[in-house]
Amino acid sequence: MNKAERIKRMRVPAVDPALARRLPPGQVLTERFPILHEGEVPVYDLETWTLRVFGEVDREVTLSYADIMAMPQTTITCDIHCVTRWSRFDNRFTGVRFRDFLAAAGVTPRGRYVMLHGDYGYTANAALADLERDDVLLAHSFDGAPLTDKHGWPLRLIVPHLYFWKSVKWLRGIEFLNENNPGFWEQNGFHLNGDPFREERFSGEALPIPEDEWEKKEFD
Ligand SMILES: Nc1nc2c(c(=O)[nH]1)N[C@H]1C(S)=C(S)[C@@H](COP(=O)(O)O)O[C@H]1N2
Ligand SMILES: [Mo]
Repeated sequence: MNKAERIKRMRVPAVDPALARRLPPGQVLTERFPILHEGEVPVYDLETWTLRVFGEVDREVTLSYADIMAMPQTTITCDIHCVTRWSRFDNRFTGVRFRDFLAAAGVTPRGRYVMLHGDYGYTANAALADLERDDVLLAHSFDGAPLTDKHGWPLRLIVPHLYFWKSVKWLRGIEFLNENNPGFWEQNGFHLNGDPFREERFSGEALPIPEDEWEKKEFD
């Protein structure tokens, strides 16, 4: 067989259908783990760190880091999708399922919406139903090791099925509400819900997102 024949017979690796199903529209796959956030990386003392659950609940509670580490632990492998167009497959996070967390903390929410509060002042909103899925975690570890400080140590939320801006790093508060109020990015032109497969990036007109915006950021 000559070269031309061989090339003709070559199977062109068209987009792997499995990959096409996993990669939301307008996203680019990366193997690196970009670091994206507003503001400074907080410094903590785990002895004084707390997570507060408040708002529309039957009782408000404040938990210590030891309380959370004593709760049932889950490891998930998930894909993550940032609105600045990078996606990363097969990320392994360990922590406490949001659902299990509420049960273990002994909190019954009355409100159907949640405002997630991170240090220093970052917020993201979500419907409670979105946080009750199997793969929503309060994560403390990535790939079997504690999160690095820039990726949200000691505790971050992981909501794989929504754009990654909902996955609040340095999580300090979970506030239940009766209405779906917008968080930080949601007040700044981004979608209230943020489903990457429906390309729910913006609340109104498309904002310009340079395709390589995240390429200029830090990685680890
Ligand atoms: N507290 C806090 N959490 C945050 C952010 C932030 O600015 N502050 N940025 C969000 C955005 S836009 C993304 S894409 C992810 C990035 O997480 P990573 O730095 O671990 O990749 O964190 C999300 N969580
Ligand atoms: Mo993002």
